[in-house]
Amino acid sequence: MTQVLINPTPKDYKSEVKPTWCPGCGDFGVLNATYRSMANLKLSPDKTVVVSGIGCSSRFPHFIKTFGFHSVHGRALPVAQGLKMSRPDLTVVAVGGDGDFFSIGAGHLVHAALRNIDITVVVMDNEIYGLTKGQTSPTSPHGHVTKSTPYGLLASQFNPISTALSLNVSFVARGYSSKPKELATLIEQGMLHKGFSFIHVLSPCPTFYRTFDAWDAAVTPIPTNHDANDRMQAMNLAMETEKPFIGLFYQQERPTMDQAAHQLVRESKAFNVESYIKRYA
Ligand SMILES: Cc1ncc(C[n+]2csc(CCOP(=O)(O)OP(=O)(O)O)c2C)c(N)n1
Ligand code: SF4
Repeated sequence: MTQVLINPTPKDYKSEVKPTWCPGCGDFGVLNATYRSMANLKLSPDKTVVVSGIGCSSRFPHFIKTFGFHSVHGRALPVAQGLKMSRPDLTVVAVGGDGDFFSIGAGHLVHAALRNIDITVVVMDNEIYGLTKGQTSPTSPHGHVTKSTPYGLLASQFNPISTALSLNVSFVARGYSSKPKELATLIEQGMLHKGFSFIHVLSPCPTFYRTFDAWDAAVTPIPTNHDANDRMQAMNLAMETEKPFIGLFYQQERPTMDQAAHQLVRESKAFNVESYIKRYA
């Protein structure tokens, strides 16, 4: 039987496992925002699944009192999509880091975008690999010096929002972990959106890279006159990387693969071979 929470508060979604992140890690803000969005939507813990890969950010499911799946590095999306295809009644959220989604798991992101399966993805981007102690990731800036790139990173920086827009992801947003209220609204909108929702979150790793100060000074709310139906307008905002915009870039309602596949199954079950033969023989 479905567990119904009457007027839940964010606390109701806290598990008994205490987060093991370093003090000051950005991921705390993302976790608080997620509790808040789940409470606002009154989600049933037993009808909600949080799936992750591997990384500091991927410890997330342990700290939430819903079903969870701490999977393999880069593989949160295959697990989450498979789950939603077989259990369309569940709210499925995939979470992890920039390494997980844009490095080892990048191929899955492309196909998930094209399928438009109704799941919500929350990427905690600290622009490095946190768990393995600070190596560069695809979102590290060009020239970034780490133990593994002592002469500076030679590759250029990946742009998650413009990539998602070019793949025509049907919901594209960016939040900031030190603005959990605004972030909670974006996660809520993403969970309500019917289709693949991509929420890029700036979430600093003060232990190995950025502190909040750098992003506090830079993040800029998306202008109120932005038309979220206009993909080209969204693309222009995405190209601004010095002062990253936060808010909803783009949203488009279109059929999802989970709905289409279940419709196909219903139609094929109703398909009558004899009447087809009579009609066309
Ligand atoms: C198949 C595989 N390759 C490499 C690793 C080592 N590894 C663990 S976490 C990680 C990257 C973590 O970075 P990110 O996904 O950005 O998460 P963060 O720790 O920064 O939150 C890597 C390379 C692994 N666990 N499995
Ligand atoms: S190493 Fe960085 S990302 Fe990992 S828990 Fe510590 S602050 Fe957070």
